[in-house]
Amino acid sequence: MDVVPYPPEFAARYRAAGYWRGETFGGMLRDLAAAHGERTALVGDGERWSYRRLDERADRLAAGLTRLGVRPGDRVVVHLPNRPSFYEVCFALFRIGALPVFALPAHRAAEIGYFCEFTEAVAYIAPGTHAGFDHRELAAGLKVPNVLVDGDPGPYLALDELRAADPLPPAPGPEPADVAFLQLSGGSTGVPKLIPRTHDDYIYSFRASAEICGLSERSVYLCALPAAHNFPMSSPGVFGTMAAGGTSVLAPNPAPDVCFPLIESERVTITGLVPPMALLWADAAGRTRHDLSSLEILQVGGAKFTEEAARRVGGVFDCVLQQVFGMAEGLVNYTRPDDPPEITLTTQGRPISPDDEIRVVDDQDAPVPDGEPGHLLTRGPYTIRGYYRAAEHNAVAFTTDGFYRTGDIVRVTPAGYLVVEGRAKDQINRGGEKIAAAEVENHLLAHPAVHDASVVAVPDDYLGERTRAHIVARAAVTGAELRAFLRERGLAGYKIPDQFAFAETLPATAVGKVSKRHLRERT
Ligand code: OOB
Repeated sequence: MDVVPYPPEFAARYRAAGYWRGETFGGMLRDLAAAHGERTALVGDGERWSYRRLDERADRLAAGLTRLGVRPGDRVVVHLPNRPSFYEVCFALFRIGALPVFALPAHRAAEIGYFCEFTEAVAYIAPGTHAGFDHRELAAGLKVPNVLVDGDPGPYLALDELRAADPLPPAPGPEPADVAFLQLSGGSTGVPKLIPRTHDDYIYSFRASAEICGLSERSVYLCALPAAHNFPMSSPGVFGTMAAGGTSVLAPNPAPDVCFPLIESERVTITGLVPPMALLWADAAGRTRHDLSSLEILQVGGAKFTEEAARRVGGVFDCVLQQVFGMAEGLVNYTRPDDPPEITLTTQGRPISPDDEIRVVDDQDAPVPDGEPGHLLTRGPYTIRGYYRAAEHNAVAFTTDGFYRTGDIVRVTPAGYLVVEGRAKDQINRGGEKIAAAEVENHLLAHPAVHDASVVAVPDDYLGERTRAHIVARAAVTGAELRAFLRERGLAGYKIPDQFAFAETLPATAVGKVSKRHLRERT
């Protein structure tokens, strides 16, 4: 089975409670175009698109993709940067009922090749060149029937040619309970896991998020992080802003010198950042001549925002600071805009939904005493019940009663707020970018000079964590050579270890596995 459905009794409950409204993305955009027609939905890449324009463009592209042979249920790897066409492509696929697979801009041939093969994608959609990288060269090595280029197509097909298509007659389209897209997991396993989100569950999560953040037609959201990531997509992100009839401004990257002028010129009211960026913004805000006074909410999430960092950032911006602790698998927690500082500075918020179930347990899955730290397990109206095509992994990543094992260590305050205390999963959180140690280790082990490899996090003042690879070599090799090797294999840049350490042996646990705890203590 590709997808683990919500059990019928839960689905019925979520519908009865009004969380799942029986909406699809395609229908939502149709309604938005009717309600907000000429309002600006998207700004970016030198363009401004109204809701009506986005709706029409999505129809035209859906027609072109259908004529090309893209069918309901087909997977399409979408590898686009922050630009309006990212959403045009999303809604075109949503209307067909084809599933975007959301790759991150930093992904390279290793990741993209895997997504194409694993999902048996019918197409790869990418820019021509972006940020100095030629996606057409990457495409040359892919086993995928169609390569569609948003830009100069080279030897491939230009999206512009598909856009010229006349609209198709209305088709039934997907059901609200159907999977809408596949999102990426931060991962802790050898290959990335894919997260199937339904129209029902995802639309609920961003509508409720928009409400928590008080979004309205006058809201202007700045999408500074990569649009394909769950945080800027839905927490409340661009989709949540759309649901409220607001405007989203797409920044090519989150740097202050790019975003501050946009905040000023577009009168941005809300944005979301990862902790290192928030610190960078706080430094830059002290010396900027740009007017940032329109900002009402600054969200920070994706990695632990320490109290010290939160105080620094909160002291600089004259707006509400909001912590966001979420995961692409589902559960998202927010501090609320009217929470007092002791909550926004020291907790990672509380769940979106009254029906988000939280369990904090010990290593044997027994509940820990109230307020004590333990493993966070969760189940609810927008948390998946299983990864895509991953029956074996699902057996360990979910409890038998359907709780997702987040891999995070948390405690719950008496007021029901979560505080992230650490992590049990074998993952590195490099300033919000997630790296599965096993994935990088596998690539390192493919080098002939590497006998053994173990990748761990080392603390870092700026990023929170960086990566160090501990290597046992069987022939002479340097860190620089291994770095070049990983790049040649097409691994995303953020996964390439920051440091290499060479040793005769790796420390072992009692059962003979590599002891990462001991490795982390090595300097
Ligand atoms: C977000 O989603 P993912 O899927 O990239 O990563 C999820 C993991 C969490 O399990 C946790 O380990 C970590 O990222 N995390 C945080 C955090 N927010 C995420 N750890 C500590 N404090 C936080 N505030 O990162 C994501 C998805 C939606 C909204 C926001 C973030």
